Amino acid sequence: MPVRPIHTSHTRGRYSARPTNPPPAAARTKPSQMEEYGGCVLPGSALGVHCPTGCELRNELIKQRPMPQRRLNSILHNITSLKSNFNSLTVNSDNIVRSMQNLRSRMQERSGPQKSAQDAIEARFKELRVHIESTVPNTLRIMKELLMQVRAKIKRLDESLQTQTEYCAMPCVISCNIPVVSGAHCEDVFRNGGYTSEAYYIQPDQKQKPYKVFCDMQHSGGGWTIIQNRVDGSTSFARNWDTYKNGFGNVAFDNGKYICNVPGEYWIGTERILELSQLHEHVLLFDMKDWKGEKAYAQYNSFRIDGEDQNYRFWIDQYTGNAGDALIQGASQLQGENRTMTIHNGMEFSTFDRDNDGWLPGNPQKQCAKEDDGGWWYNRCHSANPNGRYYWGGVYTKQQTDLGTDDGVVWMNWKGSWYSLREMSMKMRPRMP
Ligand SMILES: [Ca+2]
Repeated sequence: MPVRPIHTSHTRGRYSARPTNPPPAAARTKPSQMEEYGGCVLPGSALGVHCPTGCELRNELIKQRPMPQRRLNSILHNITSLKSNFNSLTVNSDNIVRSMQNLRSRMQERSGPQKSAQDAIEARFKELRVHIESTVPNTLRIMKELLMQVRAKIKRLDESLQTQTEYCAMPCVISCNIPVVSGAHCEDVFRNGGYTSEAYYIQPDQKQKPYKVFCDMQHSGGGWTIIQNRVDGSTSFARNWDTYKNGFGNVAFDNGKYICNVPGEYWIGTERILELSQLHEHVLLFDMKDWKGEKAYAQYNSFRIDGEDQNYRFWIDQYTGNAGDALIQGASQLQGENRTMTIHNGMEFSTFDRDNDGWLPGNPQKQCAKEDDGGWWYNRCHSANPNGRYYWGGVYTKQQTDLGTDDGVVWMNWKGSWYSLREMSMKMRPRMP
């Protein structure tokens, strides 16, 4: 609140110097109305100011009388405000005190459960420590014993593996008795008294040494000379020209009783096939089995091959069977040129090192024998691939192959390109009336 000033000497003025002669009458101004102080009119300002008169004092008192009342009112107002503030502060402080009391009581309430929880945790920790100290050493001891047993097993396996490795490094020896009965071929053996299917010695050329071959003496009257056999994938058929020419693989295995009646996987030799086919007119039989045990066959009642100078060109005719005439008609799934490109009749033999196929012969980038992983009378390339790669289980995929091509043991007209047969066998027998 602004303080109203009391009269000061400034407002009241001082004695001024006595005025000089009054100005001429013409120059006089009209006397001004003097300020009135409570009805006390002074004669003029030029005469100075007298000490306050009683009137002036009265007037001053009259002027100042309301001031203390206003100040008092102001002070009273201030006091009221202060009192209000004080009351607010009192209320606030009471609230704070109550809050403090609440907090204290809540802390007291909580301290109890905290302590009990801490006690429970400590008790549980002690139990766990006792449990661990009692069980872990026992578990460790058991694990150590197991580890020692496993190490012992690994050692025995290592020794066994070493023995097997040394055994497998030795040449394969068939420890069974080959029947004495023999002949130029299996039909000859049959006629000479060999009626069981097993390994025999045959001698197509009296000037050459006899050699072992597996004879099928059951299928449609027997007498079949097995010139190719696939049964378990134990032999790789990705071989070069000379190996195919002379033959490879295992003809038969011992059945445990010194009888070689368990057929192995082998190729009798392209030169030997030529020699047999030159003895008589021959029948060629493809016997096959899928992975469910179902069987199918394709039989060609005319079969021969040309000599090595013709790259053992392949000739067949007169199909019968239920596997489909893949070799003369081509793949039944294909049409037009795509189909004729899969015909094998009249094709030359090819291996990965001798490209005689129907797919740009001589171009090392276009070799069916490489793509289809075997030696065969490839065209461009095949409807049947009996010497392809052996896939366990039948169905195989592009991702499983080396070059993304259908290189399995395939007979397309029966199972398509992406099914590799469980068993495949090629058998020759002289054609009989
Ligand atoms: Ca080629």
